[in-house]
Amino acid sequence: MKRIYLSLGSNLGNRERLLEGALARLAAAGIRPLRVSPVYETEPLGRRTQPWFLNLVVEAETDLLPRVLLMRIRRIELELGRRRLAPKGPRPMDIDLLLYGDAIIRSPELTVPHPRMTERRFVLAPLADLAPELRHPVDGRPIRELLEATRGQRVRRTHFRPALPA
Ligand code: PH2
Ligand code: MG
Ligand code: MG
Repeated sequence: MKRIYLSLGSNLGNRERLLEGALARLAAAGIRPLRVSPVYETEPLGRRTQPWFLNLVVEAETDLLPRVLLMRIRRIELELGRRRLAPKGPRPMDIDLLLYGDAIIRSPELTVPHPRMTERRFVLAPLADLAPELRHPVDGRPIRELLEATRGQRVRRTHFRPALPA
């Protein structure tokens, strides 16, 4: 069993229902959610002229190897209406693999830890709620410290708590 962290984001459609749909599908795909962070409403990074996102981080356990995990995640994104139109454009569901145990993976199709996670408040804020002392496998600093180092991006915690699959 590996302990993994995923970032979920949605800025198109019924964002709350989409987050719940993704959590249920992850559970059904052999990626068992253990804990879900608070949900944040976050200013878009990259392309600024798009709706704000809902973002959360889920801690999960799985027996799937990274490549298989990635394929299942892609399938769930497609099932939830993802179409690859504009890169970094609006999407009903984006699921990114942040951490896979403390593995460091650098292959053409997959980079773990997620290469942009250390600069993204929309990832670090919910991740720090779950695992503030967890150390980034490459950088070595705890998530709490990485969060303190990010500035500028507006994120605010919401009251929405997605239902966890049974
Ligand atoms: N995802 C992106 C680009 N920008 N901004 C926010 N706030 N949240 C995201 O999930 C996000 C983003 C690319 O995947
Ligand atoms: Mg992404
Ligand atoms: Mg993605």
